[in-house]
Amino acid sequence: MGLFGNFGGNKTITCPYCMDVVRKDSLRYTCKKCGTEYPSSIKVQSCKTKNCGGLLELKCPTCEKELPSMIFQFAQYIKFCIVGQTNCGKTNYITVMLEEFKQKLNKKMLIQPMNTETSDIQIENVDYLYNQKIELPPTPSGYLKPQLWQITDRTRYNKVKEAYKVYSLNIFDGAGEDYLHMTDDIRRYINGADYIFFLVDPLNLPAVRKQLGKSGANQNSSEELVNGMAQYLRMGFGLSAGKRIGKPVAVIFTKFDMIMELMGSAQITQENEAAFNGDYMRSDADAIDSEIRSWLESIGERYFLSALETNFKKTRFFGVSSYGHAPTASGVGTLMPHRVLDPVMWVLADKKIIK
Ligand SMILES: Nc1nc2c(ncn2[C@@H]2O[C@H](COP(=O)(O)OP(=O)(O)OP(=O)(O)O)[C@@H](O)[C@H]2O)c(=O)[nH]1
Ligand SMILES: [Mg+2]
Ligand SMILES: [Zn+2]
Ligand SMILES: [Zn+2]
Repeated sequence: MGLFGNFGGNKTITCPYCMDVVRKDSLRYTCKKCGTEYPSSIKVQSCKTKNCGGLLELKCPTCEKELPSMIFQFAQYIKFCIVGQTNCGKTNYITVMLEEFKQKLNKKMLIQPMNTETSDIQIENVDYLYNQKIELPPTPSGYLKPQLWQITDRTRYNKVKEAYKVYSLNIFDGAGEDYLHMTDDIRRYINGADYIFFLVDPLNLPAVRKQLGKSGANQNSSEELVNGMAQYLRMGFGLSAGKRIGKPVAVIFTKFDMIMELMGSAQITQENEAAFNGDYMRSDADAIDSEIRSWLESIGERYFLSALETNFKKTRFFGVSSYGHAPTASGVGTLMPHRVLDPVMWVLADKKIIK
């Protein structure tokens, strides 16, 4: 598969940085050395001007950022935004989910970083967790780099194009405290996302704390937690107050290891083995969703549920644990991730990429 050339058949591309949809025929390669421009349909990688040979770069006409050269090959774009309060487990979840995806699904789907920024972040975070076995530092405030990943579907080979189907996965994970104020960048990421991953630390829900015999010191109500986030997302989507949010929302309980004992023998306490084969088990996903809903109701978190219902049209519950156990003073130990792929499998199935 050549580096350049128009695969995918789409007439437009989506800039992963500013989310602008740009017509392919309006894109130009520019020589980094002499500035000569070339149409985006050329099949060469270096400047043809006499004695130049400079590298060609493709820039987004809107935000001027350099676009990954793979951008033409995407059959589909999947964009999601991770939101959640400070310290709720966002960065750990993303790191472990991507690493598990890479390790467990590589026979069917190959996941690769699209640029060095993305690969540097992941290499560093994986080193912390899997090699040094220590906790990740909090995400710095104002951190606004999207992670750009591509998924090559090894099961779908197009003989005519001599290419596998490739999907782009665009993840935006900011710092929790940044969700208190809206910037133009965050607005673009939220507005451009197809799915929202709303991560919730179950210990931020008063009724859960009560179940675990933990004091409820200065905890906001569950309703405030949901309303605050919904209000923020509405700003991102440009929706007026009170309007329900239509984009599908995965409500993901993190640190599930902390509440596993409260779930008895429910299905959620079992690992989802089908995910490791790249399969989506609708019956399992439905069971998890209803188990969590009825558990929340049974412990008295009805307000959390009704606040979600009032603010969002489509929600789906998940329970994950990035570590599989609580960290100790000496670190995170050997990770035993639990159901971290479930939300992504749901997205891939929703996009009809897997069955
Ligand atoms: N018990 C348990 N604790 C976890 C797990 N995942 C994360 N944590 C803890 O939760 C804390 C926050 O994790 P992060 O992933 O940094 O949270 P974040 O949402 O990215 O935080 P900010 O970037 O500061 O908003 C860390 O101290 C972790 O030790 C888990 O699976 N189980
Ligand atoms: Mg973080
Ligand atoms: Zn040149
Ligand atoms: Zn752009």
